[in-house]
Amino acid sequence: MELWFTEKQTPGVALSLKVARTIHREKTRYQDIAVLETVDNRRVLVLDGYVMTTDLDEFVYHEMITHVPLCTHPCPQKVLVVGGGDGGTMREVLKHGSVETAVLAEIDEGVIEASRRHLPHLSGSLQDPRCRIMVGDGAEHVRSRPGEYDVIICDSTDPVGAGAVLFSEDFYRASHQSLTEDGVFCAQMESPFFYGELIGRVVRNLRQIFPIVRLYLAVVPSYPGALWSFVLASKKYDPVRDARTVDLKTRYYTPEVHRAAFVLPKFVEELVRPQSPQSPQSPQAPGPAGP
Ligand code: AG3
Repeated sequence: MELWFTEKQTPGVALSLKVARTIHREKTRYQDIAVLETVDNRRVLVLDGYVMTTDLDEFVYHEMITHVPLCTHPCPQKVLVVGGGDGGTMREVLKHGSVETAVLAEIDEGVIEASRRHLPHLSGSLQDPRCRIMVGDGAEHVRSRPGEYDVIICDSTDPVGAGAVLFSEDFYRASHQSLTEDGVFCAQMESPFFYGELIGRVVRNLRQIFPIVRLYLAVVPSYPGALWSFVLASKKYDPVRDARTVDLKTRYYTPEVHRAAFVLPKFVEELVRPQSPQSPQSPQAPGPAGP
């Protein structure tokens, strides 16, 4: 008998993976957690029916959400990962020799535990002495830590359930406050094919808060739309002009990919193009009716 896991990505689009076995299944206070093994021996983490990470392409997502902001900052020492309980982003953060402390603020301890047991290639990073785990609300955490972090990475779920607050203007303002005066914020921002409106809104929100806001892209075939976006918001350093070359062991990220990721296809560029300012009243406009 063939067993297939299907994520209904949108009401009309689905992704199916042929499953060899279910390794872990658990319902926590926050979500339904599953770790699956596919017939091609790949592990998959699924939360509430949505694919969070697969062995096929986790390196793309985790390298791109991490190295782009960390190579934009000249010397990231204190880093916060919001969400990311699987440890994949933390693994990439800890590749940077400048990092002294990296805090993981994950709301669901179940994700950390399931990953510790079943996804050691991601969660091994959580054992590192530089890593501190904070089980709790990441949005509250940033509110209580002003001026603390050089880089904040928001490795969230989709903007539904517990993750929705991580796409709010309030959270972005709190993150801005929680950064040092030259800090960099980065967040996963879904696919431009399916979440164009969200991308436009978030970029507009962030532009009210940070002087430098840019969207960048990578290809993550296990996610809806495959073309995935990330937003980087920065107080001082520009992710293209100021990017450093760091010696890193990676499979996707290179300094060239870093720069190229900011080149946006036209339909994506249009999502984030600043609206032209209201044109001043044109001279031809009919004035108030005369006598
Ligand atoms: N966080 C973003 C996953 C979004 C995928 N969405 C979906 N499959 N509908 C991934 C966390 C990995 N550390």
